[in-house]
Amino acid sequence: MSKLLRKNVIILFCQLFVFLGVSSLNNVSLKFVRHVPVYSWPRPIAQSMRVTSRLSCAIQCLERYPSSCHGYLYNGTSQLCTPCSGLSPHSQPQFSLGLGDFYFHESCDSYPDFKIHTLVNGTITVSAYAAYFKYPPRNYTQAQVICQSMNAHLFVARSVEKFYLFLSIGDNTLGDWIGLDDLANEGHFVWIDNGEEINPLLKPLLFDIYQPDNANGNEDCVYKRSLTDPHSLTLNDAPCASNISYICENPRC
Ligand SMILES: [Ca+2]
Ligand SMILES: [Ca+2]
Repeated sequence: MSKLLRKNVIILFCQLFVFLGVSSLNNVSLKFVRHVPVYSWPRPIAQSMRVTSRLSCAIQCLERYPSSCHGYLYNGTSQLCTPCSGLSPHSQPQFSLGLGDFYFHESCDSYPDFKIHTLVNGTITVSAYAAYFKYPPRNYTQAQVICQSMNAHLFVARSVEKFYLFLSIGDNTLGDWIGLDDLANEGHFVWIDNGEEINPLLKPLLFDIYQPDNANGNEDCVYKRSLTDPHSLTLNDAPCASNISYICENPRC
């Protein structure tokens, strides 16, 4: 092979190598683009409607569009509710903040649950989370043991908003244990996940007006009353040995 021919062959190989290299880079780039979800942004799936509350917005969204409701926008001032679809867990809404706060609905380990994402200065933050499971009635201790077996704990509600979210996802036909008790120190109710005493400002907002009363000196565990109770949907302390249904919360979903 002549010198000139050998040189041309080397140049040809170099060009082929560069070509293949660029091609594979393009492929990587294309693959990356393909992995971006097609619908990464919330899309309104219906006209905004006027509702009475944020919770009714959630219910309307889920009941009217059970397969496509992935979240909703709710404006507390105008009470306008906008059902949305096409979300991913990393979605950032592109539309105006004027439409309201954005709430994202998702499932976790096949159990119904909610995350609340609130828009603050254009950023979605998670302000509350609740997964729930209902089982045949159990006493307070048994209920907590079953929750722990699912890497969960009895439901805790450190805010009024989370408590009402809890009411909105349960059927409320039964009383349900939540993770709050004064077993260790009479009169001092602590949350079951971290032993922190309930905020004294929150306590009267969640408990019924005459509760907790430690009736007969034997009420150390707290449950949410059922809809049929005259003082429904408020908290009450009761004997821990009572067998009632209960709510578990998985904070890691
Ligand atoms: Ca007590
Ligand atoms: Ca009581």
